[in-house]
Amino acid sequence: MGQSITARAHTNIALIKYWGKQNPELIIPYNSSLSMTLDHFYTDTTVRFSTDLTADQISFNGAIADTKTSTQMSQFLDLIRKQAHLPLFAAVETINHVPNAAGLASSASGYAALAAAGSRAAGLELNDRDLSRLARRGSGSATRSIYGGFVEWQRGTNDLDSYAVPVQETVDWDIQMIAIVLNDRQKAIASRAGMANTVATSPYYPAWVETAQAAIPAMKAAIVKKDINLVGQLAEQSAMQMHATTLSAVPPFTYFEPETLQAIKVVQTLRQQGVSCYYTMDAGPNVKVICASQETPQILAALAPYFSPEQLLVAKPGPGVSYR
Ligand code: 2P0
Repeated sequence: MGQSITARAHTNIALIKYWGKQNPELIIPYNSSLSMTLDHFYTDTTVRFSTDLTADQISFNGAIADTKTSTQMSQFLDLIRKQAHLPLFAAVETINHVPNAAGLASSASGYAALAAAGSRAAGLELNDRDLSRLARRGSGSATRSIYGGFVEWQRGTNDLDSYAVPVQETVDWDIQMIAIVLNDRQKAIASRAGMANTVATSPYYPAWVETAQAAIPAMKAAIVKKDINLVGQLAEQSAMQMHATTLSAVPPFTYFEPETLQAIKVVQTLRQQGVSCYYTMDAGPNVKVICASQETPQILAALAPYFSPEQLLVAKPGPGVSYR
């Protein structure tokens, strides 16, 4: 009977987005990305390898995982088994403390927690860089969830040199995000398929890669200066440039929904009134507002006519992977 290990990883939101893979199998991105790890939303995963098992046993929030999820997670466990020379199946229990359909990537915290708990349960002692490389094989955004605070995923060109590095692990200045959960409709186009279509067909894709790469040093400088306006402006630009590549794909698609534009309008109006707030969006309709905590009450009040309190989730910078 192997050791049972529990790891916690927090989700993250990209300020400079990852969008497109140069190597889909190894999940090597075309461009580097830069994110903020969030405090409130995380995944706890327990892994135990055992001679008693005849297959991987995978549960989510107490229920057996669906076939697609189980298959993906078993394939990920295969990477760990191979690396550890461990021919045993595993029992995996995952508890997601990410509100259901919050539009916050649970694959980021999920695969970061699975990489951490699984590798340790298999007897591997990976450093953070190798943990980040391993998490990358599960989901691109998971690469960044190994670290807390602000994190850069350096694109690299291969399995060895594509990993995340901390940019600012302890965030001692005032920045937070308000996640606006617009609706819980299943997203029409999964991010994996969406980015593949974009890479293959958007004439703007090369410009995206060039612009995103150039935005990385600019964002790092803004973070060092603790300049929330510059961080927000750059994040908003990156998000809209990413979404422009979906509109320019063939056939075109978008993650925008009517409520998305409503939320963006509120943020733009507040800004015209002098409130420092900026929006970002991922591969779904939900909007995240970047702001300082002193502005949050005013922003929540402006959103209140359109969204219920349950739809408005406030998060601050959070920590990297830990073991329970
Ligand atoms: C990001 N997104 O940087 C970007 C911005 C969505 C938009 O990473 O295919 O679940 O598993 O690598 O990481 C969401 O996609 O995709 C994502 P895979 P992932 O956060």
